Amino acid sequence: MMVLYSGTTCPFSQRCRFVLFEKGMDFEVKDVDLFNKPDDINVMNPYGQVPILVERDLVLYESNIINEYIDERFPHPQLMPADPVMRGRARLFLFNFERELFVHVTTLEKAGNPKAMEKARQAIREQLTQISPIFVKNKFMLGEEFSMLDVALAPLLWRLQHYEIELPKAAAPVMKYAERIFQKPAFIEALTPSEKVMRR
Ligand SMILES: N[C@@H](CCC(=O)N[C@@H](CS)C(=O)NCC(=O)O)C(=O)O
Repeated sequence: MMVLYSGTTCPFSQRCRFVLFEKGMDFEVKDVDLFNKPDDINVMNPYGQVPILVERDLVLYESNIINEYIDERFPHPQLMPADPVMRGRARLFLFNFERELFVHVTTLEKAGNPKAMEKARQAIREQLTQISPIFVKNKFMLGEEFSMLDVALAPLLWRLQHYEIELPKAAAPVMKYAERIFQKPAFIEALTPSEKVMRR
């Protein structure tokens, strides 16, 4: 059985929990106390971070790598596009999300310097407003089909209030899109009690 080592408030762990529930397979989630990290976390991941996925002798870390593995191991419903061209594009989007958005999410998660946090909020606000026109036409990031790109973005969209990020009116389509994701049964099942209270 797959075991996911997960942080109860960690947006990257939430991505993996979401995919595990979406696939509807057998797995176990082990909550890791990040303020009192067990030694085996550093053994399994040299960067000392969650999420970590263990399946027999396979140990994986990095949420997007874990999620692509789960998607290939349990193909239904398929979350990466089947077509190689679209899959290439999807991977590039995932890379850009990390560089342009989740680098700032990490700043906010670390909750350090207030100036750096304000800059991170501003950058997220701008990036989400920039992609907003996509959702005037598209139901999800890639069109009609829910995909890994939606999984990757969802934990940030869920945390906007929690991070004290208010989007401008121009970004209203993003929030409508977010609601579509939040209604998915797997999204709801994957929320931890600490995540449930992040959004009112
Ligand atoms: N790029 C990583 C980021 C994972 C990450 O930042 N995890 C944080 C919790 S949200 C963590 O484990 N922090 C503990 C530490 O760095 O000591 C991924 O996508 O999995």
